[in-house]
Amino acid sequence: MQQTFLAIKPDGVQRGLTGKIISRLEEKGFKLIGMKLMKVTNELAERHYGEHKDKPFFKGLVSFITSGPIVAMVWEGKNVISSLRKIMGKTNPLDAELGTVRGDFAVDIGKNVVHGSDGEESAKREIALFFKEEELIKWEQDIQKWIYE
Ligand code: DAT
Ligand code: MG
Repeated sequence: MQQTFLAIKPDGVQRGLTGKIISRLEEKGFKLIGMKLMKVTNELAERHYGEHKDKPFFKGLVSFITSGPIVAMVWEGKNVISSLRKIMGKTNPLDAELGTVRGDFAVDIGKNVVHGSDGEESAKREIALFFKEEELIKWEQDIQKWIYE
């Protein structure tokens, strides 16, 4: 089974969207295996968004992600990486379809509510950056036989 890193950004937490977003992923059928409310340090933010360090929006991005608590999570399931990217919607909420998190809850690109890993490599890297091995919980999801064929 694939794993991915998903974070509710400071705007999502401030706006009280945490429960709604988690519900969508639970209802889809994915399994939550790690979760914490945390304040991102500058150092962690710069490592996490390292691929964007030369972009003009990098400074603003780091200052935004460190501006309040986030909810960091690891989700597990079949094709969970691309599935969560679809549930999140396109980066710019204007392009995100209605029915997606960003399409339904966001207006501006710099306040787009959620982060999700964009591939297998970034998922591995981001999970390791935010979670220790022992913080990831191995558990049997009893409803799986009704979700997977
Ligand atoms: P995503 O979060 O969909 O993976 P990304 O990795 O390209 O998108 O960018 C990371 C975040 O940086 C994104 O969620 C919002 C911000 N961002 C991206 N492009 C931007 C831009 N052109 N102007 C301002 N912020 C931007
Ligand atoms: Mg990205």
